[in-house]
Amino acid sequence: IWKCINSLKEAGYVIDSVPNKGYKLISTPDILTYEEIEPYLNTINIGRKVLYFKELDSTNNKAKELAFNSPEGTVIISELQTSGRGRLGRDWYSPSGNGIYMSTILKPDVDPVNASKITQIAAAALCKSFNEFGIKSYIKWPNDIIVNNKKVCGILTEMDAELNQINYIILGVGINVNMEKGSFPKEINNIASSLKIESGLHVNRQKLISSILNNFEILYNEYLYKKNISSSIKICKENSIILGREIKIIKGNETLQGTAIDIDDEGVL
Ligand code: BT5
Repeated sequence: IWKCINSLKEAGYVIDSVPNKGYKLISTPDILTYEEIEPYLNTINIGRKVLYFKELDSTNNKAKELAFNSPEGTVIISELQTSGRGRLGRDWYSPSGNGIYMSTILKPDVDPVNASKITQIAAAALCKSFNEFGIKSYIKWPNDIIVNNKKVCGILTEMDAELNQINYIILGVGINVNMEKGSFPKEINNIASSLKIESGLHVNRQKLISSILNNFEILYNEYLYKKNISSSIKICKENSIILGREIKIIKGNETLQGTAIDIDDEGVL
């Protein structure tokens, strides 16, 4: 028992001991292991296997490495990313201890052209969860979650596929949770923020991850079993920051300007 107690203490658990009486758990650490997330999790598959790392280059890279031999719903979480990635080779700032960097391995039996729907399902789940925590968030199609006009979360969906079969999809999510004001690098200081800065609330990362996985599984199952994403699209539209507004779409060298009118049933703007 002494050995186990010591290894728990090393992991950050605060435990009191009284000779001849026993041990008392005083507090649990803010870590993102399966054991700490599990009490809040209502899912069947998603998040039922969690691999937790102190440091990775990118959780998406690790998830790709493990995807073939991991069950659907496996989640890779890291406290810190040394090469966190956004889309098109952009960087994702991923400091230790106060963010969530996680990648979920998915193996839907659908045509590869549908992979982008996973981003819309995830955006809906994230927005729903932030709102459940009392933080009004908006979706900037296709992959940003915005609070008070600042980006607090980004989604990076990557796929490995044959011509008409998906081998796996990696759903990467980065969330600025409890970062303090002024802690972002100057290049993104004007556009980025955290849930804590915008809401004034310290957010429990374990509960937030569980809520996201819970919401995601419900919406993802609707897609798998009913073959539509109407609930996700409804959330994406109701919480869209761009619908009805003048927008600019930059596609390589091409720039399109116009009004964002609608997101269709397939999740296409
Ligand atoms: C994204 O790309 O928004 C997707 C970010 C996905 C990150 C997760 S973390 C877990 C998983 N593992 C990874 O390696 N990645 C995923 P994009 O739309 O391309 O936006 C990238 C841009 O957002 C950058 O060019 C910056 O301008 C800005 N940015 C970088 N870090 C940020 C942060 N922490 N918060 C807000 N904005 C940030």
